[in-house]
Amino acid sequence: MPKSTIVSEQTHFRTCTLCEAMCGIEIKHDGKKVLSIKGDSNDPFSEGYICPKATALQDLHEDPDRLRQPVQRTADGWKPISWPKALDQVAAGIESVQKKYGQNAVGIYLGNPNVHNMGGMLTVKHLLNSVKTRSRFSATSIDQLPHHVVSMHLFGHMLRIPVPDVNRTQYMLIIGGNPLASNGSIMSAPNMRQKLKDIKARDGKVVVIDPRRTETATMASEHHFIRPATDVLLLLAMLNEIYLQGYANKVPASTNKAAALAPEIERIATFAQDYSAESVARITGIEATEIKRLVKEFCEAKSSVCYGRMGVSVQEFGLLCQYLIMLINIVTGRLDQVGGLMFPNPAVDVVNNTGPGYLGKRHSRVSNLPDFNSEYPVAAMSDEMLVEGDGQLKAFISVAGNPVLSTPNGAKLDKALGQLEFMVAIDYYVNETSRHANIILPPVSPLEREHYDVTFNNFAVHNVAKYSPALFAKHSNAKHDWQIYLELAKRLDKKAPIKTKVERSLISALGPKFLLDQGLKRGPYEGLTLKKLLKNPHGIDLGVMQSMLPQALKHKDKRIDLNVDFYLTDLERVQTMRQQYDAGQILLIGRRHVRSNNSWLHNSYRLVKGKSRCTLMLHPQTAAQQGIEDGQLVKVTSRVGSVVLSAEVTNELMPGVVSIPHGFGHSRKGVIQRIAQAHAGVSVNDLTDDTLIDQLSGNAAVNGVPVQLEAVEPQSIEPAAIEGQSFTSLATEQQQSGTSIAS
Ligand SMILES: Nc1nc2c(c(=O)[nH]1)N[C@H]1C(S)=C(S)[C@@H](COP(=O)(O)OP(=O)(O)OC[C@H]3O[C@@H](n4cnc5c(=O)[nH]c(N)nc54)[C@H](O)[C@@H]3O)O[C@H]1N2
Ligand SMILES: Nc1nc2c(c(=O)[nH]1)N[C@H]1C(S)=C(S)[C@@H](COP(=O)(O)OP(=O)(O)OC[C@H]3O[C@@H](n4cnc5c(=O)[nH]c(N)nc54)[C@H](O)[C@@H]3O)O[C@H]1N2
Ligand code: SF4
Ligand SMILES: [Mo]
Repeated sequence: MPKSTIVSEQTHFRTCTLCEAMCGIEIKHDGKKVLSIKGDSNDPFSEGYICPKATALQDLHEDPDRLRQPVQRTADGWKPISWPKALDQVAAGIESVQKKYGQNAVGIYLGNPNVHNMGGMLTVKHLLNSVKTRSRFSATSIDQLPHHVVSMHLFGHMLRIPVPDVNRTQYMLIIGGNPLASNGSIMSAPNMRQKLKDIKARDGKVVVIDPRRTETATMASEHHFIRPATDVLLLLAMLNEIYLQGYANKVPASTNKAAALAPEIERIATFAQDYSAESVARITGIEATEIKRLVKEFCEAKSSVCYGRMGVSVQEFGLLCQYLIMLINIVTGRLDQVGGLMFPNPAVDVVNNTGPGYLGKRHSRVSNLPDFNSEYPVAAMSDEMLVEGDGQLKAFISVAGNPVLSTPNGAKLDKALGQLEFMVAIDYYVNETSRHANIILPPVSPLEREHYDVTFNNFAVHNVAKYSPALFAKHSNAKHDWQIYLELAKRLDKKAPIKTKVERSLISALGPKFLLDQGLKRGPYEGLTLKKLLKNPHGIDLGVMQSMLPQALKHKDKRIDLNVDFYLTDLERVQTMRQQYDAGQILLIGRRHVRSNNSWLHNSYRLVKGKSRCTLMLHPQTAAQQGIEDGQLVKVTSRVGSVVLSAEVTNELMPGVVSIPHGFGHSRKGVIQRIAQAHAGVSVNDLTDDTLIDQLSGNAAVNGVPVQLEAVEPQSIEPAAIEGQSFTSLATEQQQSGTSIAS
């Protein structure tokens, strides 16, 4: 073998950071390049399972379009600039806007990948505190916000969220979740296909309620279509039925610990009394006899759990839906029980390290939406930029996010970002959002950083702990997200208290792993230290979930506070919806695909190849009614905008419902992601409406959006504009300045 081809193959074990499942991966490499990525069969949590996205970690690492150095937008396109210059200019840009218009004129948005980033999670408070703005937003309010509010109210802390004990349950009712595509959410559970198969194999049942016969529904024991955003009626009827059929009373206080801990439990008996199964059948599309049977089977199963995710959270009754799901689990004695909904016990106890959360202390200036834990809803963001007046946003910091594609009425936000006086993005790419930035600060790739999942162990269906060192040393000229935060904090917050300054210097010197070690030492597992984790590169099994009541409760009186009055008020909205319901309206929902990840993995060829996934799915009956044929272009119009895309006629969808995946729409001018641009698709969030929200929580409602359809002829469409020019110049400059280390 010629000398040049001999490589010293090494093996590295780590946790995949792309989604919530925390799979263990085994990476073969030669010290410089990744040779292969596969599942780590010795990882106690994932036992060798990975999904097709794991290999995208290599693509992301090597992607020539990924920025390796700060860039500045100039009249001649993007130009690389040095870190000190970039950081100084960003600090100056923020300070100048704050001086002119006040502290709150700078908005900050935290996107989803921040929660998958150990250094980012442990240090982002320094960035937030140094910018000193109340104008904060995050992807939470188009996602899991209702889970936080319910847990804050009932258990006393927004992060004390119980998860389905999928490994031991005999009956799993999944409402608005598609774990076979998403790999699970607020339920870290690698290999859900196997876990659901196992439930069926032990004579249990998996039931899915979804307007689409999803991958999960297809393998479930039973699937029921439901009209989008009517789940609240189904859940009320189910709760009512539990009492009518006598199941709530059958659970004595001695075995229903959760109910016994809830002083208001008696009030739940009448909470849903106006919602008989018969009265909700027509609107939901689920027959009364089926609702009654579902309740009976749920209650009679040896163990059972009701779980709801994006489909029920991100719709007009998101918070009430999650509350009802929790009530159903509580009154049937499924909370804190084996095979039910249980509290994980993570090695780094985030609950004891953070505040409990609050809802509605303040309201957004323009749309008067409640804040949650010092963040305003994303649905309020563009108005805060566009509507003039005291407190108007004039500058914006986008951290690991792409709100132009990921938040409702993205086109409006797109326009709003274009009018700002200053913007900075901390991101890998010139994407649909960061293209508006004056400066983009790119962090290192996921393979160049260490990881311990401080977020998702909190939602894991089995207790584990695992630390992964960085695989590759970062380029000397590169920075971690946490370093970027601290550098900005140093510049923006020169008068910080000594204690803060000392903490920042310690992190700078020792890295965030010193905070991790402290967290582990303060955590519930004696003797579990970073040193111990380092000796166990596959991770450590900390055992199955255990009963955690009442100690899991963070209310001082150690009680579950059902906050009945707060939720009762929302029933008025439900009544109005029920009275005014238009069963003929076509409703839009979203969808996820196992080879996609929100808006940002479309630049990996192996993930996007094959036929386009950004299609309008609709039922043959709906298609026929609208004169639409399979493959034909369709103009979809909502209150806020229109998009044109191909129809995919399939009986997977409920009649009267259409589905478009989110995260596409890469043809916007100035984006620099060549593969994504070649698979551009359209953005469903150009249809979703920033005024369609769950008014109780402020969460966005991207599922159940009213739309009209119209078949169009291909020639009536203008070709999408793709700007290749600025990409070429930037790529060339990255190469010339030696920053494109992957090339
Ligand atoms: N219609 C509709 N809209 C939705 C949803 C839906 O189901 N339907 N889902 C919603 C949900 S659940 C979510 S979570 C949001 C996601 O929304 P966002 O978080 O706003 O968007 P992402 O697409 O995840 O974009 C993440 C960005 O972070 C960058 N990035 C990745 N890793 C890192 C990192 O380690 N550091 C930094 N600095 N940057 C990084 C990527 O390059 C990318 O540009 O979308 C929401 N939007
Ligand atoms: N492959 C992949 N994995 C991902 C992501 C990704 O983009 N791609 N994103 C990650 C993120 S950020 C998140 S938050 C999770 C989300 O994880 P999940 O919630 O499991 O993901 P979704 O596929 O959005 O599932 C929502 C389901 O709700 C259904 N639905 C829509 N409207 C309604 C409704 O009104 N009622 C009911 N009952 N159902 C409805 C949809 O058809 C869909 O099947 O996935 C994570 N994992
Ligand atoms: S399921 Fe999630 S964590 Fe597991 S390999 Fe796929 S993307 Fe990574
Ligand atoms: Mo999410």
